[in-house]
Amino acid sequence: MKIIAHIDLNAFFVQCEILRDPSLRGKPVAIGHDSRRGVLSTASYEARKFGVNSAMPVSTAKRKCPQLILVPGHYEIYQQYSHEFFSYLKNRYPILEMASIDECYIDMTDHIKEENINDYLFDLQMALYRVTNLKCSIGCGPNKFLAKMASDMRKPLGLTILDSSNIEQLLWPLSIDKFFGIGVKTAPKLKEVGILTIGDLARTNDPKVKKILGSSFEYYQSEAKGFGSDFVDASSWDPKSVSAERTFQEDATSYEELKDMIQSCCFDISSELKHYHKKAVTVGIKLRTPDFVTKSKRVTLIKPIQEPHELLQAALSVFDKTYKDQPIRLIGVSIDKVVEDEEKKSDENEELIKKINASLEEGGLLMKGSDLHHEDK
Ligand code: TTP
Ligand code: MG
Ligand code: MG
Repeated sequence: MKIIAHIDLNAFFVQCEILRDPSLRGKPVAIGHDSRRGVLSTASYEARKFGVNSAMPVSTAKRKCPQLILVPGHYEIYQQYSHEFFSYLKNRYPILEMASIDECYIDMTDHIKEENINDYLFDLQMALYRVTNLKCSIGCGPNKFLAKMASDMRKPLGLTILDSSNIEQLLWPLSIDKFFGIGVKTAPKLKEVGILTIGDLARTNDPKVKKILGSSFEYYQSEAKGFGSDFVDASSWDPKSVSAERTFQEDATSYEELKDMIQSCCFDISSELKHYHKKAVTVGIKLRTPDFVTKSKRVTLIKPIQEPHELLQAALSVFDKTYKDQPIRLIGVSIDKVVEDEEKKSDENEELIKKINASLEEGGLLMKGSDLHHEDK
């Protein structure tokens, strides 16, 4: 049986903001613009106690928590921390699959012995904190589904191991909305037919449930019973293309608004390109109007680029040729062709080795694990 870990950073964007401004620690903080249309990217655990959550409109969040401190996002910084997080892990573990900006799956089968999974992962959690300053929760299990569900169970600095011996006790009592992969639209339908918990799904044979989940029924039920894919796809480290897109809450009608979104997409793409040591050879724009008509256009560049301002300049040149003053529902920037950026690759490895050495010279842990656990509560 394989040993798969899922590592997810705790309230990631908020952690980054606290590193910028430590006075935010321990306070109800959320990331978002204080505007009519604004939605939150995430919230600190202190804010979550008031029911404030990711993707919540700013106005609702302020109603639930009047003392909420709103911080506008600094995406470039989040990408930088994300990059450090992945670089550290990728150097230790070659079989790593990135799952989002703040989480990944790692096949640890060749690194851990079954009998000391807990100690090993605890040391990893502390080492990650020491080197990158980032706190994470780690989940572990024989497959990706159980690892993912486990990492979500305890935060911050949680460590949870799920396997066939404890799923009935730990996984099955969870509400069906917590099931990874079952969306916000499907969960209420399942509740209507009596599937309130993950255990209910594991045990059901009800045709009504099969109808709601369709051909995915067997798949989800087998996951609920503790089975799932244990294939960690490390090829995500060599992308052939990179893209970012945004859907507007309300259709965008001004050039400035669209330009801001293109800029934010270019930041994401730039950090992703840097992360993978790639440069863009083409830059394309995708525009979708409210009637779902999608237009795309791209240019091939004279020389490969990677910096956000270069990408923005190229993207805007394509955008100006494509945009005809119509309302826009979705905008995207895509790089269909990339080349290696060899120079950066070697610099980066040296940098990381220096950083790890420096942290080792400090002599073991700076804090006891129990103090760390205590710190954020
Ligand atoms: P998550 O890992 O889902 O959330 P989180 O790290 O903030 O909190 P948790 O401790 O529960 O893991 O997402 C990672 C980052 O992605 C999050 O900090 C902000 C961003 N994000 C959004 O911008 N919008 C969203 O709807 C979500 C869910 C996340
Ligand atoms: Mg997270
Ligand atoms: Mg995450």
